[in-house]
Amino acid sequence: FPAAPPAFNRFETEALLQRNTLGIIMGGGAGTRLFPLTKDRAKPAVPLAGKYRLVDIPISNCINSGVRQVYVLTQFNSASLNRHISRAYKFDLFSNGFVEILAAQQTASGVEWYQGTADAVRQNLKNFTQGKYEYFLILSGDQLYRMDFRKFLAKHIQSGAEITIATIPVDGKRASSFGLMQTNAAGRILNFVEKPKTPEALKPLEMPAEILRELKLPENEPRYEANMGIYVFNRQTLIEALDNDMADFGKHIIPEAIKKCRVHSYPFQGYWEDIGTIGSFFEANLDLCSVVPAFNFFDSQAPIFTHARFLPATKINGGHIHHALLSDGCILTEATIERSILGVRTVVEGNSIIKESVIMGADYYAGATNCPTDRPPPGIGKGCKIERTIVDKNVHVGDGVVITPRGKPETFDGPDGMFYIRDGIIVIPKNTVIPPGTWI
Ligand code: ADQ
Ligand code: ADP
Repeated sequence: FPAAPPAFNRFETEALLQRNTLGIIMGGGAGTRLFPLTKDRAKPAVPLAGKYRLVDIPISNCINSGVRQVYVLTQFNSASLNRHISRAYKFDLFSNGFVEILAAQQTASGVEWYQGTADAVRQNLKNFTQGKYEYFLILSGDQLYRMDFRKFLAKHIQSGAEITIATIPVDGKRASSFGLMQTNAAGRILNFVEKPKTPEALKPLEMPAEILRELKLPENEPRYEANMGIYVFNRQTLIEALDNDMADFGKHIIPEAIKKCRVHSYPFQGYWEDIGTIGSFFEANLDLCSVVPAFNFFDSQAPIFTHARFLPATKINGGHIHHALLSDGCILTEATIERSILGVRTVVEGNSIIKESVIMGADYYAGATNCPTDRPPPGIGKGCKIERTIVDKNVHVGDGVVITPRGKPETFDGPDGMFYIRDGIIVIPKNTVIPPGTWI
């Protein structure tokens, strides 16, 4: 293997990053894990924390790290994703920055939709290699975390690796849902197993005690070094790694690559959560209502960007509010809101109770010129009770409606698509009208 190149100083690394790195965000495959939130929109456009979209997290991490050229790969380009990206990420005239969507259905060779993550990158490789990028930063689109990719890239360059994978320690309960690896003292990955299921397969992958000590982790239970789905590839290494028909990075490309090239791990310490299922998405949102949430949106050094809307301040006409996030442009009248998130333009009429729920808000108010006339205006009516529910955008909940998952199965499809239960959480799809007095 070639010797590691000399270490770069911080300024050289930053300059390299800005000029030579392309960000590629994996915006979702055929997966239906976030259904029904992805029923009418591409996954990157799923609203998060009241006023953001999932894709704002990886894009903001890129921008805050100086990576200004970013593609978002998605199965289809929904109107809300297009609107969001084009409004939120406008780089000025003299910058070479861009955020562009590449949808499977639009690519020239895209007769078939992307088969897997590697396949999605392969189908767009010509696009990516047209620029003189030396590094390709491949990111998952459904994770909540803040990472300085400058440090990640600096480590990649200093170690002389051809591929570097960001990793995080996980416990035995979660280990089987990740790609797990073993590394040597220099951080080189010697072995990689995608989602090992059996105790026999897990056992040899336990992190050694000295590493746990170094990371200040308890040594009394096994930990595993897990793939975060965040990779940096050298240009030629990516081209060669994709010169075949392998479908997935985790299943195929990475296990193959460790046999042929220098693949290193970059241990990350900090909050990182996969939010690609209804259960994990819901919990990560609700955690933001804690007094001190695990993920900090109140960080002016590395802000999370989104599209700036010209909405009025939220108006509260009485009520009780505990541990809630209220986005811009809401109107609440004598409402009780506990451990919940209210998205932009949420209207809650008199005496309704909302607990442990995510209300995504609306795209318009009653009376707006573009408000559809075939259904009541969006919002929560009078005297409603809603708990452990995700109410998607533009949903009209009539007066006296009760929605709770209590006494119901973990997974269920309601009549006429009015609601779905996933991971024990009720989800009301976008644009649904729930007649007054309905009990769900
Ligand atoms: P998974 O998350 O199960 O495991 P995958 O389904 O390949 O892997 O998804 C990775 C990311 O790519 C997700 O953000 C997904 O939405 C997106 N994606 C999937 N198919 C896509 C496609 N065809 N086009 C565009 N985007 C697509 C992976 C690794 C594990 C690792 C976990 C960490 O394989 O080793 O531990 O991520 O979350
Ligand atoms: P957000 O404010 O959550 O980012 P969008 O970007 O999806 O929302 O939508 C914002 C604007 O798009 C609204 O102000 C409205 O003008 C328009 N809009 C979105 N969806 C609809 C719709 N279904 N019908 C009419 N107008 C819409």
